[in-house]
Amino acid sequence: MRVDIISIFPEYFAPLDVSLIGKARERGILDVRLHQLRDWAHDVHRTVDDTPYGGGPGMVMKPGPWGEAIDAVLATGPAEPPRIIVPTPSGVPFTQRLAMEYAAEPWLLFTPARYEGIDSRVMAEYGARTRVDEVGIGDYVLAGGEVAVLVMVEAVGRLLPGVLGNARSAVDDSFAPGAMENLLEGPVYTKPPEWRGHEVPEVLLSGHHGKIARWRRDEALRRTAGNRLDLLAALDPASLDEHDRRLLKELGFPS
Ligand code: 6GU
Repeated sequence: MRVDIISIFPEYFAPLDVSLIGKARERGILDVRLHQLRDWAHDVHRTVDDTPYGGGPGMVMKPGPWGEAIDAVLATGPAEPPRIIVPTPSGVPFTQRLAMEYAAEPWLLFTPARYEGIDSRVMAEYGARTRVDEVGIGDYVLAGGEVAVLVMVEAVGRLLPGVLGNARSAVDDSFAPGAMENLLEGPVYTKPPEWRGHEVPEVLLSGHHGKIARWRRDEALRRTAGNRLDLLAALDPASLDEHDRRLLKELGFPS
């Protein structure tokens, strides 16, 4: 997969050299190309922002440099343009579903903005030629879209074939489609069996795969009920067995 990122802070993406994503790049699974937006600003100060029409606080990113930068990136690739992802707290929520959708694309272009965002005509211009998604990563405001791009590239990159050592690790993720969809993963343990007086739950040492699976599902339900009432409410009742319903009742959530 090819990933282009246009930003006024390309140095923000140094973490993409490291760990899982760094390894994927070394191995040629992921081709990340960084671009300095100011290379397409032509005044002496290389200005990329201006005051908002209609007034109000903050600055808006000018369409000119973005248009030239995006055109230049598009010209270096195949005729089929990339999917363009514009990070913004006002976008649709980034979810595991969207990460999986992006992982199936051959080419992504991220356009992280600073200030109050990018002049909306840039999204209109490229939206007529390719898919342009305005995407946010949560209900809080960051100083710019760069960290959101790091989040998305990591979530997408680990789904690419050959990136995870164990292909099952992505299948079992919280939020991954499947039997445990919409349940959070429960607690995990490793050796030693006792640490500072805390013991590993007996069942995990039993070797009884059926009991272990049932225990893990109980813990997933407990954690989901404790931390994410929104996910609990969204559970399909048909996905709950008799044991699930009894546990939820014990936890104070009668179906
Ligand atoms: Cl994508 N950008 C910014 N600046 N803040 C955010 C965000 C994005 N997602 C959540 N908060």
